[in-house]
Amino acid sequence: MDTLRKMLRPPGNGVFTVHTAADVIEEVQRTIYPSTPIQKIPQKWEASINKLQNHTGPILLGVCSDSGGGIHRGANWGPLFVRQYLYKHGEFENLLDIGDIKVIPHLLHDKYLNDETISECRDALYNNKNEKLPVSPLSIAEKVCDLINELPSSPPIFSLGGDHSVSYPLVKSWLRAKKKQGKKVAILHFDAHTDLMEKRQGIDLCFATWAYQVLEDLEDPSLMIQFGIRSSGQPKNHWEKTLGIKQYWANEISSQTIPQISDEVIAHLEKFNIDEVYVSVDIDAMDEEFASATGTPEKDGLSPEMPAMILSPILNQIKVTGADVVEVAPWIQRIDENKIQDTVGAKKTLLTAQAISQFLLDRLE
Ligand SMILES: [Mn+2]
Repeated sequence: MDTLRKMLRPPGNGVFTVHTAADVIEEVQRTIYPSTPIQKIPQKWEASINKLQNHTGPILLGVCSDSGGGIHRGANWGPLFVRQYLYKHGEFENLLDIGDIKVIPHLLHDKYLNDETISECRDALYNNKNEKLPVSPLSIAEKVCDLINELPSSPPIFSLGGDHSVSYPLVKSWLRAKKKQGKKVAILHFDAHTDLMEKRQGIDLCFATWAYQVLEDLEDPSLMIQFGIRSSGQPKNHWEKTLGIKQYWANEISSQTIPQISDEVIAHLEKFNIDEVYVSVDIDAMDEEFASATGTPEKDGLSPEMPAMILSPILNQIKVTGADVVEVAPWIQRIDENKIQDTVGAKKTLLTAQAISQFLLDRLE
């Protein structure tokens, strides 16, 4: 637990800042730790990490990193603001919010760093140049998830991103844990984009490549099932033929076709005797009308209810044991409704993110 604590900060403190959004951070922390004096909150949070040992309900983890994005940034604020909406509108009986991973916003993954940089960053994060812990957001996220997934209770992790690159460590760790447990697994991925590039400008770990980079760990590539795709350089049959994955593009998804789509997915998962699924939701799967505060808003997308409509019948048959909601970029300087207009549609986007997050948290087991 001490190792975990070293890599984490209290919920809402994932973006390294002194004044920015201090009021929202305080609001979120006061909700999580009611009747705790504000200066006692760090200790309260530290103590709460010990509960992980015996916790079986979902774990909430924030990954405030957007250095794997590439168009509009700002998803580093997703974990704080989605939490604000979640705790304001939702009820969570058995949720353990373990906080946010430590993020140095200029870094992505340790494999891109030289030894000197790693030791400087170890000094900054852990006050020890020789600390044998990772320093980049994706590397820390993977280590944190590994430590949780290795617990005997193996509680389900629900993560808030961050740009979509953060799903790479989250899913990699989940896949590794499930392999050890002998579980057969699949990934259900909601997104406007396929995220199936092998590399983007020479970088193999980023928002556009994470889905490709986890394919090798699946028993069959068709166990990556994507929903809501509509912005791709290649047509659907290119992805299905070259990579063998399964896709439902946004124009195939409507309230009429959803029951059939869910049935098809269930039949496919049953054919492979799948025990558990991971659900990754890029908020841009939803139409830009409902999710404009994101890195790459796209029109002609899903309505906010559709992911839950598709997932409900599937999750009645097959357990969901890991999930994330990513790419919520609420551009906080514009979100204070009393002072500045919400020109990016942050409020609507946050309501969309809150609804799907709540749905997934209710289903995780
Ligand atoms: Mn994505």
